[in-house]
Amino acid sequence: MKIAHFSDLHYAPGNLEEADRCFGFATEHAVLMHADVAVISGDATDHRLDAHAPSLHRLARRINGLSGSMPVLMLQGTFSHEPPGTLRNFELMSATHQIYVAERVQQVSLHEGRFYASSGPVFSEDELREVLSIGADVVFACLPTVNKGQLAAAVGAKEAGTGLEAVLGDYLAAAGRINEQLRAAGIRTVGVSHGTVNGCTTEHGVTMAGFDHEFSLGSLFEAQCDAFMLGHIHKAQRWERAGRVVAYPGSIGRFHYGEEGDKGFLMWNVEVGSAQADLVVTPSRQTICVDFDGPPDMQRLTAIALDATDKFVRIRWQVDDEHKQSVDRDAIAALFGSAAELKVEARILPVVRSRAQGISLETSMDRKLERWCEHTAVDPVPLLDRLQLLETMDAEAIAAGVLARLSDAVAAHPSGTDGMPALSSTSEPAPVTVQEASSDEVGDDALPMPDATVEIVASAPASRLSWLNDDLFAA
Ligand SMILES: [Mn+2]
Repeated sequence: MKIAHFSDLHYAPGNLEEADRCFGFATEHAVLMHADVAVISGDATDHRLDAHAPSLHRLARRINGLSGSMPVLMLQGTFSHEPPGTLRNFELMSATHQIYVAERVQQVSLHEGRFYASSGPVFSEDELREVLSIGADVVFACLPTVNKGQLAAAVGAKEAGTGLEAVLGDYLAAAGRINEQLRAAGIRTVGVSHGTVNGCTTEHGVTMAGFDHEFSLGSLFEAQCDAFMLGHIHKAQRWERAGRVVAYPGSIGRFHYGEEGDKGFLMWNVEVGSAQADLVVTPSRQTICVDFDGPPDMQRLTAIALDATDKFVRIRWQVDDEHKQSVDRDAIAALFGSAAELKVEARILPVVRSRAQGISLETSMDRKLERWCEHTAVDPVPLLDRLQLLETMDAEAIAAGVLARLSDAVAAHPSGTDGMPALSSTSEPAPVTVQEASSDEVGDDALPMPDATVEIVASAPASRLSWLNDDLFAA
């Protein structure tokens, strides 16, 4: 059985040309390749669309056209992309074949072109008996985007604190037990979902590894589906285990700069116990992204421009404030005159960064402080300790702590200099002068530092000479 699997169409006014060129190509090819069924695994739209929006109309025409040739199953995607209720309208747009919208957790069988859904998350014993006696071409286990509470209630999770992955894992295992019976009866089983597989790669080449992802590969395979059709991640990728395949087709088109790899849809061939998926590449737009650490290199841009005709080009650079006039934007625009689009993103670095480079790029106060220490050759460890004190304790508590240590020190060294080791045995830092940059050179994001001149007091015990490594007030 051939199943055409499309995902993440993201129809919206801003994406219309890209989405419709690619989805148009994809649906036409699915028909030409004689697909038996179409699956759209979420995010058909990019955001809430007005009823009169041309993008909604174009999508409706494509879905309607598809249903002239094959039954269509549409799955609810991310709520912000596809507000709940959006897809229900598409059920009414069918031509010859049925369009089925899966917006709750359920199993759905397809028999002679008609869909039959379970009343609960999986077929009950009675329902399963009916499916087995009537027969089915394929049974889909549908896991649309759901809110965690609803899902937990739907699948009867006992503990409220159960993680999403565990709840979904329980459901997939339950579906797996039914899928085994279906397979034994010679019925194909297919999972359809919209979510993140732990360990998958995004379209920007980032590996998604963590604890807040919906699926582990193991739990997906535990659903015992011949094929598992996924949406949400915009990069095409697949995993195989003993003939069964889990795969994302990725988004139908290239909706952002920097997205890696081909775009397309998957043409599946699903049989009982095995599946195969081929990516059919859509004519997505070609992008070129060039990033310069400093000012743009015109020679390199000239070479890149030779191959940029009809492509979407983004050029980023950063330049110090006083040199920003040296970049000839008009010359760059002229180089890329034949590109489909030229987007330039210049980052002007305020002068202050040449004195304390990178401080404003740091996002946390302690990283800013560390960066300042790098520039001024100061040991950051004791300063970070004190910063943490300032952030976590109030002034009185800090003062009380200092006083307590001070009295301990007096108790331990009543005469002040008893047991003083030889000076040569300690590393003696030079006095450090810290000066604030004049205010006109300091941006809002630079770290203001107080004036402070610190000198080693001759009477201090040598073991406490290093004010950077020990308590400044204990001497
Ligand atoms: Mn998406």
